Amino acid sequence: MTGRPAATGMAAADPAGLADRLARLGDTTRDLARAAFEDTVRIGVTGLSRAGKTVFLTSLVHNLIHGGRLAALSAAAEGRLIAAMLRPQPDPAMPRFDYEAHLAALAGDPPAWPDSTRRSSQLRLSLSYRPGNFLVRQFRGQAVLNLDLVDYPGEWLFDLALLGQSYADWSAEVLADCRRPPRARLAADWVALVDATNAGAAADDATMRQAAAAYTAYLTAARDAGTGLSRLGPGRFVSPGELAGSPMLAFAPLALPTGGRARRGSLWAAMQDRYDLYRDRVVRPFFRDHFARIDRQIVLVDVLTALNHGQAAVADLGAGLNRLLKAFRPGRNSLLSALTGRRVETVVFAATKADHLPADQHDRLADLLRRLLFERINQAAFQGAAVSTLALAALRATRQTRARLDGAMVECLTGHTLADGREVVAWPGEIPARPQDIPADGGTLVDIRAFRPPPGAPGDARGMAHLRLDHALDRLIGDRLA
Ligand SMILES: Nc1nc2c(ncn2[C@@H]2O[C@H](COP(=O)(O)OP(=O)(O)OP(=O)(O)O)[C@@H](O)[C@H]2O)c(=O)[nH]1
Ligand SMILES: [Mg+2]
Repeated sequence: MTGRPAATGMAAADPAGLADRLARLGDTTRDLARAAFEDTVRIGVTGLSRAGKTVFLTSLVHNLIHGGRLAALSAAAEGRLIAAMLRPQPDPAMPRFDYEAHLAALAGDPPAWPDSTRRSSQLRLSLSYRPGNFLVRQFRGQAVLNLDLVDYPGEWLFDLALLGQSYADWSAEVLADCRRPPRARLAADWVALVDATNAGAAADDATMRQAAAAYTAYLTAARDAGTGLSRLGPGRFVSPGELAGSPMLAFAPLALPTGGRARRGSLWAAMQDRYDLYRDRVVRPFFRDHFARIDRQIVLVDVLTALNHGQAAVADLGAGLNRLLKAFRPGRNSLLSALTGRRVETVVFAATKADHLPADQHDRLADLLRRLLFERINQAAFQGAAVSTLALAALRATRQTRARLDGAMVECLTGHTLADGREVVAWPGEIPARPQDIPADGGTLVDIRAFRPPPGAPGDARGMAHLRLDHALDRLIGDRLA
């Protein structure tokens, strides 16, 4: 491990490294200008809230820029990756992924995980490389691959279902869900408000805002309780992004007025108008203008946190993932194919934070994710897209060590506690091989919020320590650097 970084970031702690980097930057600029061939691939990084999107993207960029830990990315292993450089993004209207701020958090004293983001952002990283094929190399010489990296909340994908649902259908479905466990407890206040509201009464703004606030409070509580992740929507209510506070989000499900019809000017009619507006102005444009332009996707899944909450939480995560998967199978989905007419080429599903387990359990973690994803859907249903699963840690916060437990030597993890930075040795327990073997109350694994980011990661001249980030990269872009 390297020494403690200065609060201002990696450069101050490592002036020699900075000179190196500046020299490389000069080379990079010349390399990019010299390249005869330039290509672009748009990569979506998604996952439910707290899945690890921000840390993944930060480490991916850092590792591509530094290049010392990418053995599984063939272009890097073969010495053909010349340099990587951040460049202005092509969509100025989209927020930029704040790489520098996330690095600064990791470089802090003490190092801290980046803040939750909950909106979409983008970054362009340009790679200059030598094509692997001899003939192509003669023809093209050096080439450039632009990676347009887009981080967006996985919850937004749930909204695909809304395109095929009327306000009445949606309201009925949500209310039915919220009247039974496990949601009934969390949704009690909101359901009581719905029961006390006459949807046939004249619409007024205050009542609409109050209904929306109560519904959002239920969604937020359900998200933070780590339960019911599968049907928490609309997506912008959970992760509002640039729509935070917008009147576009001032609607909520209602109970259909008696008689099943609502007159013009009623609360029901006004809510229905807002719902339609949300579908037309938010959901449809997201799928048509953003989602449809993504070539390759990585979907990050925090299987370990669900495991810690027990069997019901894992089942719920599975249901949520299966709902999310619908967006990646356009052939099976007329709503989506009508909007996009094309499909994503590659989807990598990654179980994140694998540094909470010793190496001999990583395959089991990936296998558990595979079962959650493909138990109900056959992998072949992805029709032509290359779909795969793996377990990774974008930023390794632990080291593996052997320690004695009850007289036997077992594989353990060493890391710094999040609370006070003490170095501890933890036995993480064993994850079950099959979903049905997960204990109802979970709780057998190491607390996955337990560790601080490792000290000095942003100053690591090889790139931040990770587990199998390079394998994920190879699946996402390996062929484009061939
Ligand atoms: N040990 C370890 N913890 C990780 C890793 N990646 C993420 N985490 C933990 O998971 C938390 C969430 O990671 P983020 O990258 O912020 O997740 P996100 O998906 O961007 O979250 P939102 O922006 O809230 O949707 C972090 O604050 C860390 O505590 C990893 O590779 N190793
Ligand atoms: Mg984030």
